[in-house]
Amino acid sequence: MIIKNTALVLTITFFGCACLSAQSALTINLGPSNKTVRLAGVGEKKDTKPTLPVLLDDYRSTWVLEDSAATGKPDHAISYDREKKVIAEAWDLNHDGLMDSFYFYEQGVQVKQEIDSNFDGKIDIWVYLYKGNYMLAYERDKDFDGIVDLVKRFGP
Ligand SMILES: [Ca+2]
Ligand SMILES: [Ca+2]
Repeated sequence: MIIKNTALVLTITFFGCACLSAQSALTINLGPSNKTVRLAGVGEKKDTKPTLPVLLDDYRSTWVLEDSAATGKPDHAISYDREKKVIAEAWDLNHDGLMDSFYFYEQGVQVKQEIDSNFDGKIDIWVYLYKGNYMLAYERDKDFDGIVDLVKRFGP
C-alpha cells in the first residue's frame, strides 16, 4: 500500500514537471492581447491551410485591393478595422492570382505571418512577431510535406 502511494505521488510530480518545461519551451505570447501560441515540435504534422482565402476573388467585396506591381491584376489585399488600423494583409507574390503570403495584426501591430514559399497553396513558414518588428519564433516545413522540419525560438 505504501509503495503504491509513493509511486502515484512520483508519477504526478513527474507529469507536472514535464508539463511545465514543455510549456515554457513551446509556447509564446503574441501581440497586445498576449494570446498564447503553442509552437509545433520538429517532426510534428501541422495544419497547412492558410487562415485567409487563397483566391484573389474572395477579397474583392470587402478588402482594399492594390496592384503593387502594375500588372493589371491586384496582388495585395488589406483589411482595416473601424479605427483604420490594419487587421490583415494578403499578398500574391508570384502574380498568379493566388494569395501566398499572409500578415496578421492586433491593434495595428503585426503578430504573425503565414507564408506559402513554393506557391502550392499550402503554408510552409509560420512567423511569430513581437511588437511588429522582432521575430519571436518561426516554424518551417522545408520539404512541403506538412510536417515541421525546423523550429526556431528567439527572445524575449
Ligand atoms: Ca501566388
Ligand atoms: Ca507551400
